[in-house]
Amino acid sequence: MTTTCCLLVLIGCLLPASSAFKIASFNIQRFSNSKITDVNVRDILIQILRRYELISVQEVMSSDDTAIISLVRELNNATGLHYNLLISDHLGRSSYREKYVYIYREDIVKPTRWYHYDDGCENCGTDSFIREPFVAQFQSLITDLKSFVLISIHTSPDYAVSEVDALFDAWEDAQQQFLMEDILILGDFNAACSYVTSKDWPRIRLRQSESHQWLIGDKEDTTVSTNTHCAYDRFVASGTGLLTAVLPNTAMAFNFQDAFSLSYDMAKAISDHYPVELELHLDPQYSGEVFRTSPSLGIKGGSTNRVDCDCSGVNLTSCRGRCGAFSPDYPCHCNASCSKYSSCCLDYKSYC
Ligand SMILES: *[C@@H]1O[C@H](CO)[C@@H](O)[C@H](O)[C@H]1NC(C)=O
Ligand SMILES: *[C@@H]1O[C@H](CO)[C@@H](O)[C@H](O)[C@H]1NC(C)=O
Ligand SMILES: *[C@@H]1O[C@H](CO)[C@@H](O)[C@H](O)[C@H]1NC(C)=O
Ligand SMILES: [Ca+2]
Repeated sequence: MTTTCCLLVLIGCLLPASSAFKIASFNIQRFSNSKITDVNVRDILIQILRRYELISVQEVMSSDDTAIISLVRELNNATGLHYNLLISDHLGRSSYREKYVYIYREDIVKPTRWYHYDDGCENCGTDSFIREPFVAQFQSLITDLKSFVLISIHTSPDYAVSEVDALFDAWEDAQQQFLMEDILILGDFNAACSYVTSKDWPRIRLRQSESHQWLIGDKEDTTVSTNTHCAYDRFVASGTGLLTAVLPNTAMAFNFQDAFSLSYDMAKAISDHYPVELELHLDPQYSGEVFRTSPSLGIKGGSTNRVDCDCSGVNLTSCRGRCGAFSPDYPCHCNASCSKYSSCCLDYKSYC
C-alpha cells in the first residue's frame, strides 16, 4: 500500500499537471442521488467530467450536498486527481429549487471570491432571476490567463428573454465587484427554439453588446433528444484577456452519446443536455507550481439571505418589471400560469 502511494506521488510529479485546460458547462438534468446509485450513469458522468479542469454544473436538486460530493469523490477515485467543489445556495422562488456547483481541479485552479448576484427584491416580485447567477473568480496556474470570473446561470424557460437580458446587469455588476473584464457567462440560458426566438434578440442587451462574444452559436444543438435541435447552453465571453485565451474552434457541445457510443436511452438517462466546452491557452512558462489540496470536499458558497428589501413605490397591481411575480399575498399575478388561474394583472400581456 505504502509503495503504491509513493509511486503515485512520484508519477504525479513527473507528469505535467495537465495537457489542456478545458472549461465546461453542464446541466445534469435533475441531478440527485439516483444518478450516482445507478453505477452505469455515474461512471459515464465521471467519464464526461474528467475531460475538464473546471465545470459549472446546473440543476443540482437537493438541499443536502451528499450526492454531488460523492460524485466528486468518485471522480477523484477514478482519476487519481484532486477535484473539489464550490456549491451555491438552494435557489428558486418556490419549493422547487436548484443549486449551481463549480467542480474544479484544485491543484491548478481555485476560486478566490464568490457571491450570489443580488437581483432585486423578491418580496415585491421585482427581482430579475428565478435562480440568481452564482459568480466566482478563479485563479489558474497552468493557463496564460491567470485570473477570470465565471457567472453561472440556469434561466427559467418561461422568462428566458428577460433573464438573458438581465445577465447584462449581472455582468456589469461583476466588473465592478472584481474590477476585471475577463468574464465568462456560462450555463443553460434556454436561449433558443421556442424560449428565445430570432425576433427576441434585438431587445436582449447581452446579445447586442459589442463587448461580448457568443462562443456557442444559434445553430449548435446542445440537447440530447433527437426531437429538438436547440442551442440552450451557451458561453458568452468578454475581456481581451479571456477572448485571446480561448483556443479557436474549441467552443462546442460535447455529444457524449456519439463519443461513448451510448444507446439513446442511456444518453437520456445521463441528461437531456450535452455539456458545452471550450479550451484555454496553456502558459508555456508554467513553473510546475501547484495549489495545496484540501482534505475535505465541498465549499458552501454562502447564502443569498439579504436584508428585507423595500417594496414601497412598487405597484403590485401591475406586471411592469415584475414578470414571474407570484405570491398568495399579491392582488394579482405575473407568472406564466396566471392565465390558467385567471389571476393575471390586467397589464400582464403587455409586459410579460
Ligand atoms: C476507489 O476505486 C477502487 C478501484 O480503483 C475501489 O476498489 C474502491 O472501492 C474505490 N473507493 C471508494 C471510496 O469508492
Ligand atoms: C398600477 O398599475 C395598474 C395597471 O397597469 C394601473 O391601472 C394603476 O393606475 C397603477 N397604479 C399606480 C398607483 O400607478
Ligand atoms: C405560478 O403560480 C401558480 C399559482 O397561480 C403556481 O402554482 C405555479 O407554480 C407558478 N408557475 C410558475 C411557472 O412560476
Ligand atoms: Ca431572484
